[in-house]
Amino acid sequence: MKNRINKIKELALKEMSEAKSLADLEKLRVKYLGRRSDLTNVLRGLKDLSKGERKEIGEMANKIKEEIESGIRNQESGIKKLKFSNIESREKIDTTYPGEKIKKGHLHPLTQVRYEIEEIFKSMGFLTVEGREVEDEFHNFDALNIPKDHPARDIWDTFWLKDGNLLQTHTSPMQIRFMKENKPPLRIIVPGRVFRYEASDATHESNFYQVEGLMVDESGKITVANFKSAMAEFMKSLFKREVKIRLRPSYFPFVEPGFEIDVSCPYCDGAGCRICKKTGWIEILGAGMVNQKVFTSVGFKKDKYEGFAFGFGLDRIAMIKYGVDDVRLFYSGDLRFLEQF
Ligand code: FA5
Repeated sequence: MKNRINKIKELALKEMSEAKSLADLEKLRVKYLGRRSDLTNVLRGLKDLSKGERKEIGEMANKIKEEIESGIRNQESGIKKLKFSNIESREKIDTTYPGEKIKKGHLHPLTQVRYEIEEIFKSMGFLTVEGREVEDEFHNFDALNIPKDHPARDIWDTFWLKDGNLLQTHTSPMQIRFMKENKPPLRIIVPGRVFRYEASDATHESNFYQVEGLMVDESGKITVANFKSAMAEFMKSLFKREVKIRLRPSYFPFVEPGFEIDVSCPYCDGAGCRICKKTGWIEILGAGMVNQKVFTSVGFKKDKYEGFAFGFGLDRIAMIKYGVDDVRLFYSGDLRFLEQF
């Protein structure tokens, strides 16, 4: 047994003196001190020896273990010292070499467009207010003249929540909340995230952004002409170029009359393509003169006030502004796309 232990020591010290790197030393540590090493086996077998032998062999094995441990430590510090000695003559630092470029983050393109839209409307006297993503049926539908059995309720495929609330399907509910708290004259925009249970394609997402607008004053002070000029001013400031706009009659229960605004498709210049579904136009906006039923639902006297409301797709505006041909790219999280803005 003593011979076996001496042999281990002899071999370990020899191999340690030949070690050239820290990795070599690590291998030796495992080989001579690891759980499966000869020395560990000797220590494990002590319990089978007689009392006298156990003491003698135990002391010897432990001493050799310590010697190997300190041998490895010494060898390690020797190798480290060698590695760093005269490093200045072997390595040069070029302090004029350009450092690694630090990547800067920036706002998401939809946020950039949102801020720009807020600025434009601010210059036109509109206040920006926030709505809420979780809404109740009353504000999302009933108060906007969309009663339970009304067919228009189907237009907004809804994500219902277990507690009976819903994810707002448009930003219009904030019209109600704001008018309940504030008397005309008023001019607001409401940017917000909206949700619809519908299939996505190049111009549709199930989660997208809208910006609501509302301008109300005493009857006779606001007309469709005011709305048209506000929209023309807005489009000119945002797109910084001519885009053709068309107004189509449309139906929304909370406006009367109602219309939709399309802009000429910037991808095919109105000729018809995949993006505009061969129509030459992209719909960006629903709008109209506020229905008197909405005013009465917030407690205003019928016919006392008049105003216009609109709601446009922020994503669609961003697509046109930046020439993006698929709305889903905004939500892809793909840095190759996002870094272009
Ligand atoms: C509405 O949501 C009405 N609340 C707008 C409104 C407000 C009308 C005030 C009258 C007065 P609509 O469902 O058409 O209307 O949506 C408005 C705009 O949101 C559309 O013109 C379009 O630009 C955008 N939009 C609609 N669905 C999607 C979708 N799935 N993905 C991306 N954008 C969409």
